[in-house]
Amino acid sequence: NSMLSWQRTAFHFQPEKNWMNDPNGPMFYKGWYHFFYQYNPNAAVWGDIVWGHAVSRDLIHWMHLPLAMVADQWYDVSGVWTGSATLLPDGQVVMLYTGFTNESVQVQNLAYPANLSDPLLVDWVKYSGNPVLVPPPGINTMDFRDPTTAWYTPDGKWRITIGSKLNKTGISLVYDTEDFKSYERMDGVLHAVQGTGMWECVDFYPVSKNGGNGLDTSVDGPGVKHVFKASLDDDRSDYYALGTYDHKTTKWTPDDPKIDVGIGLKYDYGKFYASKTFYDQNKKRRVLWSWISESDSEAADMKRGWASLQNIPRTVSFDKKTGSNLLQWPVEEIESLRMTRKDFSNLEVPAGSVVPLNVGEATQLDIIAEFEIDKEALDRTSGADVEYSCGASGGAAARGALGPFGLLVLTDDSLSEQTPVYFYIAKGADGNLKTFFCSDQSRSSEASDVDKLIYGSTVPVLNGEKLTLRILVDHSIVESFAQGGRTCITSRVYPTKAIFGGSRLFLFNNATETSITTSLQIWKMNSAFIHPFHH
Ligand code: DQQ
Repeated sequence: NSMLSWQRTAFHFQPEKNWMNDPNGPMFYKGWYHFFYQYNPNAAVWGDIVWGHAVSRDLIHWMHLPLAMVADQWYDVSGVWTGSATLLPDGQVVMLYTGFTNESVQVQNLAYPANLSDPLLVDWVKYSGNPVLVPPPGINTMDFRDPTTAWYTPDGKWRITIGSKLNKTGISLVYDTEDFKSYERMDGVLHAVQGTGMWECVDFYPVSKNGGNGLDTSVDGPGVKHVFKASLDDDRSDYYALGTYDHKTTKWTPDDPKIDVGIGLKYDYGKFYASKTFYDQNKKRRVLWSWISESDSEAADMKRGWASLQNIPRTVSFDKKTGSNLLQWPVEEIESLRMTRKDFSNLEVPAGSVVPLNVGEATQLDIIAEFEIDKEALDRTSGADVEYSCGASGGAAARGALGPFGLLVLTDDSLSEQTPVYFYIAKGADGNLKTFFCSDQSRSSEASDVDKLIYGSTVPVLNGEKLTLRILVDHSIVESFAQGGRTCITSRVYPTKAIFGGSRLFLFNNATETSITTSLQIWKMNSAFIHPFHH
């Protein structure tokens, strides 16, 4: 359907057709990045879930491979659900995944490559003794899924955690194993938070306190913090928190109970769910993948023949400057797609104005921008709009003293369709500033069957820092990063006019009291090769 073909992306991972959801078992093996994903081979809606598989040398260009695992056993016949890979020091590859059984029970299964000397790991074998884990007493048979990558304990065992819930409390169960075939349930839970509901796709990993390289999942010690992430089924968001892990008590404790999992920080304030990290031993970094779902109607998805994307993989590291959040940044390999670059320096954007940025067609872009606001206006303004929130304060059209200002992406010449990505500075009666980073979809499309939400949250800005952002625009997805990746927002956008040659890019400043000065670097982005699989 050519009317809808523009919605296909140029450099985001997606299958040729049909439905995709969670990332599964990502790893680097013998020179190749492997990516598995929840896939419906039969339709562009969720169902009949099996494992798709693709490989890449650089996380950007992909080759699709045959399905890695299909629903062919009693213990996964109702769905080959989400799982994680563990690379063992002796070279073995262990895949643990959830099966939805013929009796609708969630169980954990073991699979491994048929041939470890095949760098593409095309063939997978399911262990004959599956399932290796069934729901323990007291746990609902439908609330036991998504095993993590295993980490090595000082007692010489491997440990995993699996998300669940007890009444309304999200919990994470812990198991130790020596051979991945038999398991011992550890007392208590790794973590629990009241009122957060079912925890899907739990992720658990170390980050270096000095903010440097990523760490292999088993690394622990005084220079390390542990990140705990849960995907909250109830509000479809991925929440993480930083904390401390004690292998003896099998407990993880958040640094700040007020920003615990499910009540504090999200990886991303837009569409971003069921994410999973892996340690990339090739480049010594930790890389984050996530399912980016659609925000149009199921009817439109079916008509188009495909649904869902994955984000551009992001490196994750501890933000040692703030000490209270992670930094997420698109992997450096994405920069290999940069083509022509346009620079704009010290552009003055007066209060209440829109300035075109002459880059021509604006559907495939990598944008880096920094903003400074007028110092005098900052001092003069009384503010008092600390109650501001991206979602509930009228979006990019609502004017305050010190914002909103930023970019209009996927916008047509007449500005009738536009997706503002912007900062808003609120000033308290005490003079303290609070900066928000938002993305407003309310005027992003003339279509009536799309979510028109306004996403966003606060972003930490330290003394003396300029406001900075990066935006990746790719036809129907916009990934935005503020202050080096302290706050991130991914949105799906479905313009009807701001497509192909009709798409433009603008700066805007809707503040009433301040002009802004901005410098930008804007690259046109090439398309990635995402090669189909043919028999
Ligand atoms: N998706 C999988 C489950 C997981 C959910 C099924 C999260 O294993 O809990 O497709 O999106």
